[in-house]
Amino acid sequence: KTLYGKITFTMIKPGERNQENIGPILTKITENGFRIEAMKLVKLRTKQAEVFYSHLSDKPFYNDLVKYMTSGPVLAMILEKENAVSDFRVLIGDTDPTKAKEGTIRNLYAESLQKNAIHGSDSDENAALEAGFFFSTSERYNKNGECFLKDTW
Ligand code: DGI
Repeated sequence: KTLYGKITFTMIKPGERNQENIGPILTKITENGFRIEAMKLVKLRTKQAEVFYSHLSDKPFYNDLVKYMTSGPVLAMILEKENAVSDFRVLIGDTDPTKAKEGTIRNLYAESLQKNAIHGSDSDENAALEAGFFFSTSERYNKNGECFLKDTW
């Protein structure tokens, strides 16, 4: 059994504005057919944020991005749905909120390009990596409320 292709990883990014919008953002996510398989509020250490965004380490905004992502807790989640990765990228909208389509999460809740409210994995491979970076199998639950023990993968 594999969940490859059926899960994505997301986090609601730090900041009081995002805290205030956690309810509406979660409503959008569940109304659009995503099932929450794992969830926790966690403050990243600098090293963790650096590793999470290591593919962007040559970008001019990398240091600011790491600082922002460690400035407060993120609400990390694994979401389950058919075509989870691509459907979730549609739901959150463009990285740049000024380009994000009306009604998308970034269009509604982002403060700026950097503080763009929410993360969504960009491939099935990254979804699996990012899910594993934040959660152990014993923190993940299927539809029957059972843990995803290693031998069920
Ligand atoms: O997959 P995305 O989050 O949509 O985009 P990404 O992986 O290319 O970039 C990761 C985050 O870095 C993004 O959500 C916001 C920030 N970022 C991306 N491009 C820029 C940026 N921040 C600044 N300040 N300037 C940028 O050009």
